[in-house]
Amino acid sequence: MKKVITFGTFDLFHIGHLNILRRAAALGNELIVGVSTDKLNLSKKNRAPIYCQNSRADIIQSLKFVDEVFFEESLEQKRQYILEHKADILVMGDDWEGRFDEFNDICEVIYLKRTPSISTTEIIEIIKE
Ligand code: C2G
Repeated sequence: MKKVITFGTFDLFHIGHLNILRRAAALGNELIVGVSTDKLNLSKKNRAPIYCQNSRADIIQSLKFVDEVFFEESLEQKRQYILEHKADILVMGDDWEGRFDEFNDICEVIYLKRTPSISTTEIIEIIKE
């Protein structure tokens, strides 16, 4: 029984988000997703997400390969989240390559290739133009 955990904002949910969650789920038996809160997002990216945290969490929870969703309130609590959820594998996109290697002592850390040519930021830019 392998538990996989991943984190993200998942704002303006798109195919890149779907791909990484599906691939993360395929690495284990259970997928747990930490959705960053609006407050964390504001501090991390200097802008509020387009979709509020409840909507973002709702969308993620409704995916058939997602077993559990919780709110990620702080980047500093990642170790605690991994331990609390007894995760065996931490999955992140390769834009985070190397950034979570410190958790190798409590779980396996896997970075998956990002889906090319799509991002929330780009979608916002295209809509703005
Ligand atoms: N992603 C991807 N391909 C894309 C876009 C995103 O594989 N084209 C992945 C990212 O690498 C990340 C996940 O989708 O693993 C969520 O992306 P974001 O919503 O941008 O998440 P982020 O703001 O990076 O939050 O604690 C870490 C943060 O909460 C991660």
